[in-house]
Amino acid sequence: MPLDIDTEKEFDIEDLKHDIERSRATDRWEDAPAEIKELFHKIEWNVIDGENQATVELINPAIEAEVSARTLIAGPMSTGISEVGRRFKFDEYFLPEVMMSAKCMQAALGVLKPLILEEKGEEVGICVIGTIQGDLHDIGKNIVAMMLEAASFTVIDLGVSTTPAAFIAAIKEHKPHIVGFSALLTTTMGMQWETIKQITAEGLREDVKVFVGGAPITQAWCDKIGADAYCVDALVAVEKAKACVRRYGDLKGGDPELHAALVAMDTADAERQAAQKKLQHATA
Ligand code: B1M
Repeated sequence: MPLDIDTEKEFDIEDLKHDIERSRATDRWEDAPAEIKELFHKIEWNVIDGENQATVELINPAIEAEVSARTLIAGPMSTGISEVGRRFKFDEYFLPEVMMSAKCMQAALGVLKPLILEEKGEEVGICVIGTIQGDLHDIGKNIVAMMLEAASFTVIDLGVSTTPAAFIAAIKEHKPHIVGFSALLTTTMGMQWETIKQITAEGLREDVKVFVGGAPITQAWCDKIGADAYCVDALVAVEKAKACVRRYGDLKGGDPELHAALVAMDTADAERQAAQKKLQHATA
């Protein structure tokens, strides 16, 4: 029976900094058994410290303790790399440190990938995904691709710095239901817009549902550039991708009805979470 640990708890990056500086520990994952919480803190810290080997060595004990690969990714690996981003932003870390932490994430994902892919079943749809031209960040994109594969999508991963022409060629060749653009830089997010414009000019816009994601991307940006769905994380991407082939399979890419339906999924999710929180308060 896998351990059920809440990784959804929102964290404020300033709180994370405070917790980490005070004790290298946090009050997150308080529903986890003490030894798992300890393991999570070690994973988080090894990502922050860029300890590649040590991070990898902590993954298997967590799996053996029935922690799911998804929980590890959404939990200590994510909080660790977020703290790295904060340090970089405030000039506490420079590029070499960020690269070492990125290597930890990639090495850990390498161990987790086969476990996640074990869940793959009969194909439900096809998805082309890539990091947009000019952008080399691929950790988030790789997680999304992995989760989509686990949810039984065939994923064609175009890698990093993908040109609009490469997306267009892949759409023509693979006829995907969904095409996903990842962008992590404010300087490259504009290429998401440019890529949609070129897909539209090729007469392919109605054939594909366009998903956008990445740290600087918001629902407002998705609306502005005429993408179909904004995905805050990999799990949302999977849910929206499934909805696009099943519930909204008849709607075409770029249809305002599809866009509204996918936005409504986030609203429903936010309402569900608020109701859950209220219930927890009431029963505490
Ligand atoms: Co860079 N970097 N980086 N970096 N880096 C950021 C993005 C930054 C915010 C750091 C900071 O200042 N705090 C900053 C951007 C600032 C800005 O744009 N205003 C930044 C910068 C400036 C840079 C360079 C320009 C630095 C330099 O050279 N001076 C340079 C750019 C290189 C380039 O791309 N041309 C650079 C380089 C690098 C490294 C190579 C060192 C490394 C990347 C390694 C790699 O990816 N292979 C790196 C890293 C690791 C980061 C941070 C620290 C972490 C990014 C990450 O992996 N997050 C990042 C700080 C941050 O984001 N807070 C930062 C974890 C990942 C799981 O989250 O990618 O958001 P994320 O993905 C999520 C969701 O966003 C969503 O689902 C994912 C999983 O849940 N999602 C999608 C993402 N894509 C999706 C696509 C979809 C759906 C959902 O379609 C279906």
